[in-house]
Amino acid sequence: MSSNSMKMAVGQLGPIHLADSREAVVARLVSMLREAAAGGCKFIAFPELALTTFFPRYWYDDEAEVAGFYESEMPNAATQPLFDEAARLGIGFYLGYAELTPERRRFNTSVLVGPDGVIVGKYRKVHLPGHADNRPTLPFQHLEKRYFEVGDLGFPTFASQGTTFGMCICNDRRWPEAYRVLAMRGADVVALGYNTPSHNIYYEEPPHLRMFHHRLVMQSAAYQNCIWVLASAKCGAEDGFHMHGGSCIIAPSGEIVAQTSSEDDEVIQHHCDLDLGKRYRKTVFNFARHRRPEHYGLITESAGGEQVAGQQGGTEPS
Ligand code: CDT
Repeated sequence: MSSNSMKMAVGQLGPIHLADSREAVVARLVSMLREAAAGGCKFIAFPELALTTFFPRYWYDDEAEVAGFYESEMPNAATQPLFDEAARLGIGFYLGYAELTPERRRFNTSVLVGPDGVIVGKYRKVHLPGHADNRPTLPFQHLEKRYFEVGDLGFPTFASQGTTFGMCICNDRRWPEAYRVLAMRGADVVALGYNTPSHNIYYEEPPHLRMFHHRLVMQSAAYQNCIWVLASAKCGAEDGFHMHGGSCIIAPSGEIVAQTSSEDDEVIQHHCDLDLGKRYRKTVFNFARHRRPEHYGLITESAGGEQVAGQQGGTEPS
């Protein structure tokens, strides 16, 4: 183990039901924070929208009802005990929550908090899945496009505790561009939280593929970008709506080095060698030597999915 190492944790949350209070959830987070700190960890990643149930599954006509899911300040009275305990124990964390700005804009947000309990940086989810219209015939909905705006902060990185952190939120983990930008900004560690329904409401998908794709995207991203990935689920059945677990810590080799075994509150920990990524960055993924950005322009010029100039040859497959 190199001297440049840090023990890090993932604090997976079991279900949060509609009736659960913020205070009750924060007490669960504090308990996991203490477990991680007692194990010698200096950082713990918590899930996306970690303070409430995954409310985008519900259509609300009444905006006043939706308003109750957002935080207009962070920290606030309910979450202050988590920040205070982090400072007391000297452990940083990642926390996802629904943000309401002073301008009344709504984002799916995460913060990176240092071991002094002070916010180091903020990220607002860029890739919002689902739909914005009411589809009452579905078994449940996925209304992130209704309840949030696309994040306006890009993919920033933050120096903290002698390393560089980046953040993603849930669906971002399926998009290689997110990790690439973070890696190009020097990220050694990418923390991400997620809420992933076990059932795909848009097409028939074998359940095992949900977990397969979840791991596939993060393991390849960790390897291709020479980063540690800390992935934290909110999982189990929230008022009967099931979301998969599978929280894990992934090394820059692409290997899963720790994973949860339950769909409840559970802490996993690993001693992470923060120099491990350097081996890949100097060789196979030496960006400066091997990347060819002059051939990648299309990626930022277009979202894709439409006919683009430069397609060559061939006939339609029969
Ligand atoms: N929260 C979140 O982004 N969940 C998505 C589910 C997509 S299904 C509409 C995910 O990618 O896991």
